[in-house]
Amino acid sequence: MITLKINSVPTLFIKAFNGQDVRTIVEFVREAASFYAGSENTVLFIDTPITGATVEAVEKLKDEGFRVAFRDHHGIDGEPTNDREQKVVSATAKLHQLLGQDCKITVRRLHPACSTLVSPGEFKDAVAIIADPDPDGLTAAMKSAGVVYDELDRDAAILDGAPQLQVTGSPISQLLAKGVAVIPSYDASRPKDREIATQRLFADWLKAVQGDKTATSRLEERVAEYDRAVQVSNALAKTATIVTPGVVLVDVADKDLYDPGTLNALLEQMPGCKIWVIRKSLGPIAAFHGIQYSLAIPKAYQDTVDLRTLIPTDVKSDPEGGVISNVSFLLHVSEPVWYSEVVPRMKQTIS
Ligand SMILES: [Mn+2]
Repeated sequence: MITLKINSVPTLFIKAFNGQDVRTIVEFVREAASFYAGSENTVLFIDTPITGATVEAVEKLKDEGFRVAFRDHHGIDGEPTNDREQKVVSATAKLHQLLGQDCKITVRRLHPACSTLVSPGEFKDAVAIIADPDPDGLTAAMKSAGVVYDELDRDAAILDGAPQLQVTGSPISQLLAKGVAVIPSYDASRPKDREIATQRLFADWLKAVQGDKTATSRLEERVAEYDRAVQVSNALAKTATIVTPGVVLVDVADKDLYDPGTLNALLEQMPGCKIWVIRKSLGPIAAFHGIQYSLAIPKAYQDTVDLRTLIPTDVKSDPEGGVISNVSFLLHVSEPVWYSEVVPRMKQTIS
């Protein structure tokens, strides 16, 4: 569990996907309420994915007498184009119906960062805050609880934007972005490592923003680690091979810690690259199958290449089955699916 007290407001960082997540949220809020000395009964949800489980948690908290405020920028921009987007639209409607004026759901195009959906300290008397476990969720929660600095909104938009630009914010923002870049990937054999690293990073950054020197120097050590990871990425990019014209692959399985943002940017820039592929030993599919192939499309080709055409149309998105496919520009598959389905289709359609 990733939690912080921000200006004494208990904050839980979580993405709610299942019943256990719902219980975690409800229990966190109950516990916060039992220590709460103020006169409000507000719980803020900010930057949290609009899932069925999120709606369930909101509903339960309303039933227990809390006022729930919801601020988010994950609304669907335009008509839903697939099943996942349709589910977001339904959940959004449900939240509007439950919360009325307290529900503000917008789209990323209008609000690149969730911090722009709150005023400084607007929720400093809240019982609890539930936020997305990423820099956008963290900065938005901090601003809500009244911990702000001059460039926060601008930094938050950069931190939540294109991966290769995330490290280009203000100096304090770079400490967070570079720290995030060296959080270990999810490893099924050490499931808690990623969460613990995130907890420490968020806690240090919150302190650093408020002027704590010791926390700042711990963040600077992570920057040194990031600089080494960038060097590893530069070396890895040189090992790229061509699967078929237009498709570039780098094998990072069991390699040293690298910076994904740097590697992705280098691969995107390779002449004629329409798809780049990372073969890796970590990730949700690798947890079941040992290896996973993660495919992505550079921005310039996102309107012309659709990765969903590289797998059979009836295949279910499920890590255990060896496929994760939600959007047209990202695809993750197991090694058997890569060789039997993806590579043959690529050779026919991409060039
Ligand atoms: Mn966000």
